[in-house]
Amino acid sequence: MARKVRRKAAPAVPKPKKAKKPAAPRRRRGRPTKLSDQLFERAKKRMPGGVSSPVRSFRSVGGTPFFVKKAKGSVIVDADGNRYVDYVMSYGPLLFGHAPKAVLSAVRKALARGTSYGAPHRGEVELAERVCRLVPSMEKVRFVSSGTEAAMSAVRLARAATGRDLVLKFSGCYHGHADSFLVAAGSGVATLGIPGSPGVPSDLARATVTARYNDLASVEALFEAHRGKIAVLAVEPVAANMGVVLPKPGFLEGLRRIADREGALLLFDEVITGFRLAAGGAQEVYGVRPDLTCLGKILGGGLPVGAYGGRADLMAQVAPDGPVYQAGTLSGNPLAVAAGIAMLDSLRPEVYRQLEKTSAALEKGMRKVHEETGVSDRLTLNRIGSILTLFFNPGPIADFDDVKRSDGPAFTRWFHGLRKRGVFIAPAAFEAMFVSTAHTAKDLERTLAAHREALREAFTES
Ligand code: KE4
Repeated sequence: MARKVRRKAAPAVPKPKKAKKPAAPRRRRGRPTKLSDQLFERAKKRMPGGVSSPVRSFRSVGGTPFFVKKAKGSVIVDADGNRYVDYVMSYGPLLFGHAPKAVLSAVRKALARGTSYGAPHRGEVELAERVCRLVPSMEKVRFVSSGTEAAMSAVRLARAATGRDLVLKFSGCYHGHADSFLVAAGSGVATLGIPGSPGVPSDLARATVTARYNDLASVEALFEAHRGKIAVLAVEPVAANMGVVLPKPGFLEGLRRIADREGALLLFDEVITGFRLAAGGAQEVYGVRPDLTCLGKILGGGLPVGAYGGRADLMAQVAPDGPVYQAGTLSGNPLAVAAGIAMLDSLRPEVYRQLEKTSAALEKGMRKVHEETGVSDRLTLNRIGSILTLFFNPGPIADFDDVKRSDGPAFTRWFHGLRKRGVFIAPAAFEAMFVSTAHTAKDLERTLAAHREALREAFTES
């Protein structure tokens, strides 16, 4: 039988490769923001100011905000493909830069197990144990979904625990947008120059008394005037919502002493400083132990987590253990908690060494530019750890009145000068720059080159 002749398959004729489209030019910076502008027009039709949070609106610096397409590490990319070295870092949560691997993988794993349960789950216990280990003054903790919720719940607890009504805060400090705190507040309230606190009942506004940051005499005067009535002294241990303003030596210790003497509680708002200045926050750095602490931002790694906590005897009054009611559908959300655990588990000592090294190099480089440009005497640069603020103000800067004497128009010109050169800082003078472990030497080089030019423009009156 004739053997079948096996035909060898003809060699596959390679299909002509489709001519590759030339890669779109990597738009880097300073290009027209057409897509962002279109998105902003649409956004303004349906959202007040076209934003989900006022400080993002560029309202105080003019121009229109870019809309973000994606972000990774130290870089944020806008809808038109412009790339920026980012020092906003979502206003603080992103200690390891955008989309760090550990957080992404933890959230991916959690996602496969569902998005929200309305029932307790292991992650909350794991995160609570970590928070209480890292912040020893927090013997017990309750998770919420934002820094605002944390601060307002801590104040409610303080009022209940002391049977007193008044809250003492400091002008220029910001503790979120709960009614009691919208009095002489920093951050977006100051940025937009919103007088007083419209929408807050005057009786409630009167229940907030305001002292001057770094001024213990102003605190003593308020206790003199309201003896036996102040429930809590609420303070950012390092102010970062009027720009970064450091506590003078003895200030925090003085607040502790006054609170003890007067039977008031001391609340540290560590939403920004918590896990940033040290694993144990500002209270670890300054060695002052508050009665209550509120946390946020880094605790959720960019997902919505806030927390308040402190002495066990105080937290025992929080429902359902006690009568102080506070609740939240998404409190302890499994995705956000998974991100938080990944963040806190990454807080090794070398992280803070790296943050200090990068931030100190940035500060040193900026000061060198100021010297070489001959404007050092017109600027004040405040830094602690990985947060810093450049004030267009000869300084020194110790409180909000000092800050308010800064040159707003010069800041605005500086902001835009940086932005068009690919460096993004908060579009508001009363904020901080945030450094992350993702910021590289190359980022600093680019930042300082942009800073030199932007500074020249800042001091050139238009
Ligand atoms: P949130 O409710 O925004 O999560 O946290 C309020 C809050 C509380 N305490 C401190 C010390 C804070 O800094 C904040 C929020 N910080 C601002 C930026 N400075 C958030 C940015 C914004 O409002 O969009």
